[in-house]
Amino acid sequence: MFAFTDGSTFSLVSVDLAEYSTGFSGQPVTVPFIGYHPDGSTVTMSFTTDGIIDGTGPLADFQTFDFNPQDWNNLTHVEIPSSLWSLDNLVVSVPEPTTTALLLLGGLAIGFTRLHNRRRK
Ligand SMILES: [Ca+2]
Repeated sequence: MFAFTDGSTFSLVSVDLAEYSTGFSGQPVTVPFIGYHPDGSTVTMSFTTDGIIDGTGPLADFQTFDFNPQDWNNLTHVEIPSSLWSLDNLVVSVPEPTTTALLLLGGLAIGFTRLHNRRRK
């Protein structure tokens, strides 16, 4: 399960998925996603991988799957109720005001780090 700690809503754009390990080679995995809207309604989607994985070999283990932007927006949190898969590059977008808030938070974190380093000297 994942969500923003400040409770702001977000959209899911895309995700890269692969099989769990080379031991599962040739066996596609289906990864279900459940998105929750603020009113309690849900949206579900399952992606099935191609079953191709060779770890550090030349084959592309990961595939990129896109979420339907009409359904996968205004989400409070998302659950992935399964296991034995690999996930990378989860692309999330947030409405403009939240982006500004995150940028402010980033600025605060940098400011704090500088203060911390100064005290150490
Ligand atoms: Ca694969």
